[in-house]
Parts: sequence; structure tokens; C-alpha cells
Amino acid sequence: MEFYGFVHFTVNTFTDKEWGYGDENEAVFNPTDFNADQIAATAKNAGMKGLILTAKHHDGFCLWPSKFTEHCVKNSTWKNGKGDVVKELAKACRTHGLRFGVYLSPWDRNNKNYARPEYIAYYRNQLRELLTQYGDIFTVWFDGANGGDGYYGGARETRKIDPRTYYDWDNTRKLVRELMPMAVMFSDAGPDFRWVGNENGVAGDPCWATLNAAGRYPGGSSEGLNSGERPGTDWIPAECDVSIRPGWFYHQKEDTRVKTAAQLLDIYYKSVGRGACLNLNIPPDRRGRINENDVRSLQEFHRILQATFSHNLAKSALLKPSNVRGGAKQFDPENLLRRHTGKYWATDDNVTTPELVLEFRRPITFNVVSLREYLPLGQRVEGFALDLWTSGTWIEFAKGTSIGNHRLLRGASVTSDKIRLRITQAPVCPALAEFGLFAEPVSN
Ligand code: FUL
Repeated sequence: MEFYGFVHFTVNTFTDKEWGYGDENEAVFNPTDFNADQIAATAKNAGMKGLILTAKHHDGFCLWPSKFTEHCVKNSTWKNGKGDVVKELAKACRTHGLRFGVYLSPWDRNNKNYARPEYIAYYRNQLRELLTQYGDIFTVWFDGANGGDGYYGGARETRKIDPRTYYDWDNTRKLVRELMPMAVMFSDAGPDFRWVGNENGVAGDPCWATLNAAGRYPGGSSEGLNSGERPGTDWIPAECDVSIRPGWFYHQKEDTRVKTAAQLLDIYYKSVGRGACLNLNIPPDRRGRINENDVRSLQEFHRILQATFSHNLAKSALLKPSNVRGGAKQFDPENLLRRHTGKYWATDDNVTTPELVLEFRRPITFNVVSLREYLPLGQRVEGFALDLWTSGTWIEFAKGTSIGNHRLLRGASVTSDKIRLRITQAPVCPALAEFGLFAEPVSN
């Protein structure tokens, strides 16, 4: 999916906190103009493909009327306790062609049983509600934070758990598979996709989709998460989560600190452009809408991305590969110029470092190179380089290691009528799905 959004919204939005203690009066949750359509439309217009809502954050307050707790919207002032944020946002996402996912914090600072075995049954009951009442859920996002102190039903104390054993993750994951088989599960340790090890939205370079998952657990060591591990036993690609603002929740004082389009673009190239997914948080304000400042940044960011990627300059090239698998049309590099066809350029088994020359009738000018591997055959490339034909000789202008789902190289504008892609290292013959040359619009 590459790019989707987080929606952090709860009592914190009204108490001006990042981590609620769990003792909030439910009445404080009172958006004055909650508008799920505006939230979903903002995401859609920014190019996002889905939204993940904090159905329950660490404070334990549930954005849906849960049967299992009083600390939820049914006791809020909003819509006289008759509202359901999960339902409204799930519906708006569907209307706007977005997928919908949920974040359900394992750490619960409200629940009196937290840190006791009974809480695990409570947590699973809540998952069951979310995965059976709201239609298709594309992801379940398991957070790794376990901060210790909290309200805990009035005990107001510090409770410690062993994150390796307490949550019995194996059985919780089984429940998700049973209730929503196609939902991908996120955590520091997968099982389906992983945290990238920071909250700045920046994947490692290289970034491998593989990881050695044995012994890892949510909230455990983040070593290896940023770049992945190669060789690795498990296919657990990275997600980069980052907020459009300094905090995850809306705070009025941060209205002037919304990331600019230029900052968002930089993040995009360092996340999506390194083969990871970008999960960009857009927190609704106290009205229950995405603030105008955030909307402005998102629109400009999307305008630039669209202008950049609307025209693949490589399409007018004559392609000269050093090798095509079996000389077959099926594996021709022409496949690189058409998106999402399920076709790719591959070489003979013994050719692991092929070249592809692109010749143009007239010189072209570009500053972004885009590459994709054909992932059903795995992440194969370990090194590549790009050359420009300049004054009768090849000059290398960019190189990289991992490609994976998507690799974007963004630099200064260059001009030439001949460009060469070299795969410099791969353990087996490469299988590439896309090659693109793009020009970012010049900012004024
Ligand atoms: C962290 C949480 O503690 C933050 O509040 C936020 O939800 C972030 C996405 O994950 O672990």
C-alpha cells in the first residue's frame, strides 16, 4: 500500500496530553464538529490508501461503545454517549475508497486488571469487537509501549509486566487470523510487518524486507529493525510511522509546527523510497477535523508528488539490455515501463550483474530515479549503479544497495541522451518490475 495514515484521537486531544493516565472523566471527550468524511477526504486527497485509528490508546479510553468497559465514548458528552468514532471513520473510509485499520494499545492505564491474567481476556474481547463489528480491517497495529504507572481502576500505582510473556501474543495473533485472515499485523516484531525503529519516518539504507524474528517481541530490542536483516528467516517489511506534527495527538500550540510539504517529501523519499511503507499521522483537532494547516501541507505535498510521477521520461527510450532471460519476450525490459502488470525484466540464471542502456532521441532532464523489484520472487538485488553518458564516456551519478518494493533516488537535475542501469551485486539473477526517470517540478 506504500502510503497510508494514522489517526491519533482520544481524550488526550481534549486534555492536551500525549499519554493519558487513564483517570480521565469520559465527559471530556467532546468534539464539537466531528467529521469523519473530512478526515477521510483529507487522507484520500493526500494520496493515502488507508487510515489506522487509535481505537484505544494507553489511557484505555475506547472510541467505540465497548461492552467491556465504562471508559469509552458511551459515557462521553459527544452525541450524548450515542456516538461511535470507529464506526463513523470506518464508513467514511469506505466511502472515500480507503482501507481502514485499528490500533488497540496493549498497555491500558485505566483497566483495573492490567498486569493480571484477566486483562488478556479483556484485551481479546475488545479485539473481537473491533474485528467483528466494523467490516473489513486491513491492519491491526500492536504498540510496544508499556510505561508502568497508571490509574488502574483507582489503584494509581506502577505495574510492571514482562513484555515477552505477559500478553501471550501467539494466541492473540491466532485470534486475529481467525477473525480477519487478511489483516496484516504490525509490531516491533511483526509477524507481518515491522516497526522501523524510530518515529521520524526514516528507513535504513539499505532496508531489507527480511528479519530474524525468533526471540523478538513487541517492546523488545529495536536492533536490526531499521535496516532489516540479510540473510533473514522471515519476510517482515518495514513501516515508517511519523506524525505530521511534533506530537501524535493534536495540541493547539503545535499549529505552527506542522511539517511542510518539503519536509513531508523528504520523509516520503526516505520511507517509501527505501522500500518501506509510510504511515503518516494526521491527528484531528478538538472539533474532530484535520486542521487547516495540516490540510495545506498535505495538499502541497501531494501536488508535488503527482506532478513528479505523472510522466515517466524513460518511456520514450530505446532499451538495450545486456541479457534477457532465454531471449524471451516475456522477460523483456519493456516490462519495466508499464506499472503493475505483474511482468518483469529477468536475466538468465548465470547473469547476476546485467546492464540496461536507455537511449533517447533527444536529451532528457530528470532528478528522480525509481526502481522496483518483482517481489513475488523476493528481494534479490544487493547493489546497483546508474551512469550518464557525458562527453563520450559513462559517468556514475547514483548508486544504491537494496531496492525491494520501491527505491527512489532523488538528486540534482541531470541531462543526457543515454542512461545506463547496472546491477552490481545479486546472489541470483535479478527480477525488476519497474524503472522510471522523473523530473520534480521546480519550486518557485
Ligand atoms: C508509541 C506510543 O507510545 C505513542 O503515543 C504513539 O501512539 C506511537 C505511534 O506509538 O508507542
